[in-house]
Amino acid sequence: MACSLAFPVKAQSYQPTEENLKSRQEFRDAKFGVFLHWGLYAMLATGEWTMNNAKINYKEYAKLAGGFYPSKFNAAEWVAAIKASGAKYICFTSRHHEGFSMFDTKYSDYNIVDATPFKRDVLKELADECQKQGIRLHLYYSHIDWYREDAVWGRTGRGTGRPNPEGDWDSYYTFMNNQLTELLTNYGPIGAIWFDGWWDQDQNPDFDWELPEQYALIHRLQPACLVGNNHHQVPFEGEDIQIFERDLPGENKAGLSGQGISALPLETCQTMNGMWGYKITDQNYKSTKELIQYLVGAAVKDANLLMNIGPQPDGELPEVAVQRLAEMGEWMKVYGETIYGTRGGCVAPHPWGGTTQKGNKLYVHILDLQDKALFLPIVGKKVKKARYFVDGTPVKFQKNNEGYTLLLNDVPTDIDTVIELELD
Ligand code: H79
Repeated sequence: MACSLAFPVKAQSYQPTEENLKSRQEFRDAKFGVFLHWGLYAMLATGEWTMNNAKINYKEYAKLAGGFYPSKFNAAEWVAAIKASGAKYICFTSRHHEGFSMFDTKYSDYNIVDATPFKRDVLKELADECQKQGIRLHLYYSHIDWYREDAVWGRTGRGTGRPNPEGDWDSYYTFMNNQLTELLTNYGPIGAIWFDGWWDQDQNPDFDWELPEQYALIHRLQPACLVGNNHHQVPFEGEDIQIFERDLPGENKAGLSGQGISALPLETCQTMNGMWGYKITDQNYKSTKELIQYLVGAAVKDANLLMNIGPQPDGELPEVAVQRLAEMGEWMKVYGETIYGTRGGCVAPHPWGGTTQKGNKLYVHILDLQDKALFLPIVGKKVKKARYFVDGTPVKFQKNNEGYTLLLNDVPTDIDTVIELELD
């Protein structure tokens, strides 16, 4: 009998519900979301990492709250500007590493309602407006907290003057789960919880974030809510989507990726300028062309793009960002059919671009080609018709043993020249 104790009880493996599986497909269909990084750091205007980077004392930092009055905040305008881009969801930072809650929470006074003269639950206003305008809401939630004394120190936030590196894990874990319960109870349907900060304990391999129980709580409260974690690893048990940061799946230019690609729905997040939180000196916005090509680049890799904007301390979105959103929207109005609801196509991504697919339609997205001929290794399927998606002009093509060659009228110069193929 005694030896049976030597066998650990196997944790029950995660079985996503029907609602969850449906939600995953809707997520994949959506293809494009907008990330919003907004917190007290907006006032410092040097990005969301300033508290850590400048080693600001946590009690001094907290005084920012007393001056936070984003007088121009208007959830209806935000949602309208974001919807105009063609984005299908918004991911909002409910609480970033700085530890300030951008929603009304009973579990800490350090929140936008109780600690600021603004006193408005911006998350509630945003959630209501998302409902009204028909766009999904996802919530970013940091596992790191540079403000709370019970948060166990990791490799960041060590210079903020908190007294106890050990923290009090039980207290902090309960706090997080209480907040997650509020977020999933008080704000209507939440499309996803987007965790970040797991990597803060990467030098402490024995650290246990107790994720399975936290994930189960989320799924219990809202079965359709997707769980994602920006841990830069292949997904853990209980997660519903795989997240990439600043790189498309399979690429690692920024140094945060390199993990394998799972069969879960994929999402990659990227900044519109160079920083997540508002940075006043960063006007280095990606061009509309770059943004669209990044979105297409994600779609042909079967991934969503979550494009970030850092709202200003006055509550407005930066004007350039709004302009970019509008221009992306113009493009999506024409080409959305070749993006939404598609999956990565049967011709893998190439340096010239790639393909998306929906039913018997294969959309060839040509982003960079200095040629009028384009070879596509399509075998086992017959191409019946080829035409320019934008105006239906037929495209000539030739077949050989290895596939098909498209014979374009001109060397492509559009942001994305889309050729629609009808497959048998
Ligand atoms: O929420 C956003 C970032 O704050 C967070 N994840 C995204 C979605 C993130 N945490 N860590 N990292 C990203 C990578 C680390 C970047 C850093 Fe830095 C380099 C931290 C300090 C130096 C970037 C540049 C942030 C501040 C300066």
